[in-house]
Amino acid sequence: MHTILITGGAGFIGSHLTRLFVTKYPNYKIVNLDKLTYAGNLENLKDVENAPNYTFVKGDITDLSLLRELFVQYKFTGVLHCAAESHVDRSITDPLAFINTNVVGTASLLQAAKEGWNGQYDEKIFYHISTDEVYGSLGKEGFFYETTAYDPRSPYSASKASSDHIVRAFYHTYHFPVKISNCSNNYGPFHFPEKLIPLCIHNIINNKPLPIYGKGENVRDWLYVEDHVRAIDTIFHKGKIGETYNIGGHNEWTNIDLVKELCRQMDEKLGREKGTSEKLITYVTDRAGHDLRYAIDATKLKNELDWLPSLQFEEGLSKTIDWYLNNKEWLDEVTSGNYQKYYNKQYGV
Ligand code: NAD
Ligand code: TDX
Repeated sequence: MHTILITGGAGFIGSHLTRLFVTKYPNYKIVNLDKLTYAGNLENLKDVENAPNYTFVKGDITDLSLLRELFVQYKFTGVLHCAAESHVDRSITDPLAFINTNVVGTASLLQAAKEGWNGQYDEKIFYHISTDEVYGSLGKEGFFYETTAYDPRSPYSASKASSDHIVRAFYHTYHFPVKISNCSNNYGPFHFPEKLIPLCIHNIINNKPLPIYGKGENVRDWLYVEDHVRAIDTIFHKGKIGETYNIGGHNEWTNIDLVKELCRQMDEKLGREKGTSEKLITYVTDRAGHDLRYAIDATKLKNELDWLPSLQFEEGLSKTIDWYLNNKEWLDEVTSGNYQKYYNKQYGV
C-alpha cells in the first residue's frame, strides 16, 4: 500500500506515469500536484480523472507551505518527482524559470518530504526523474554510464544536474531514501509540439516548414514514453535506495534521418505522393550550445532489474503518428493561444 505524490503529472511523461500507477495499482492512492504551466494539460488524464484512487491538486513545487500541508494531509509514502521546466530552447531564453522550478522546486520538495517523514524512512521512497543531458555531450563514439561525470551545458541540463546533486546530498547527509533515473529522449502520445517529433508531425499535417537546427547531424537516443514509465515502475518497486539507473533504448538517430523517416511514414499514412513531406525540410540557425550526441548505456537496468525496451522505433513512431492523426482536437487545443506566439518568436516567422 502506498500513497504517492506525483509531481508534474499533467505533463507528457507525468501523465503516462500517472495513468500507469492509477490503473495498475488500484490499492495505491495517487495525488497529482501540477502547476499547469503551458506544458501541463488535464486533458492528458481524461481517462483516469474520475478514478477513485486519483486526486488532482493545482499547485507549485516551489510553494513550501503548500508542500508541507500536503504531506500532513495525505501522509505520502512515496514521491515520483516529474515536474520540471523541460524544454532546452526555452531555457536558453528564460534560464531563471528553470533554476526556480528545477532547482528550488526540487529542493523544496525534498525539504517538505524530510520534514513530513521526520526520520521515519522505512518503506518511503523519493524518486527523482532526470535526464541523460546532465552528462553533457558525446563525440561520435561512447556512451553515458551511471558513473559518467556530470558536464551539463545548457541552462536546462545544468538545472537538472543541480537537482540531481541536491537529491544525492539528501541521501548522503540524511540517509534520505532516494532513487534517481536518467533517461534519454522520449517520444509518444501527449508530447507537447515544441519538441522535435510532435512539432514535425504537426507541421507535416499543416504543410509547414520542418525546422532542422544546423545540419541535422546531432544525434539523440529515442525511447517510447510507455517504456520509460515501465522502467520507472520497475525501479520504484525493485530498485535500490541511493542508486542511479540509466534508461535508454539503444536507438540513436541523427535528427535529419529521423525527420526523413517521419516524412516517409506520414506520406504513406496521409496518402501523399512519396517525397512530398521531405520537401518541407528547412535548415535553420543552430541551437546555441547544441549538444552533438546523447547515447545511454542501460546495461545496469537490464542486468539488475531485468528491464528492456519493448518497442522498435519504426513501430513506436507509427503508433505516435497514428495517435496525433486520431487526436487532432488535442493538437488544435494545445497549439491555439500562446503556442503561436512562442512559435513565431522561436522560428522568426
Ligand atoms: P513536460 O514539460 O511535458 O511536463 C512538465 C510538467 O510539470 C507540466 O505538467 C507542468 O505543468 C509541470 N510543472 C512545471 N513547473 C512546475 C512547478 N513549478 N510546479 C508544479 N508543476 C510544474 O515535461 P516532460 O517531458 O514530461 O518531462 C518530465 C520529467 O522528465 C522532467 O523532469 C524532465 O526533465 C524529465 N525527462 C524528460 C525527457 C523527455 O524526453 N521529455 C527525457 C528524460 C527526462
Ligand atoms: O525545431 C527543432 N529543430 C531541431 O533540429 C527542435 C525543437 C529541435 N531540433 C533538434 C534539437 C535536438 O538535437 O532536435 C533534437 C531534439 O530536440 P528536442 O525535442 O527539443 O529535445 P532535446 O533538446 O534533445 O531534449 C529532450 O530530451 C531530453 C527533452 O526536451 C528533455 O526534457 C530531455 O531531458
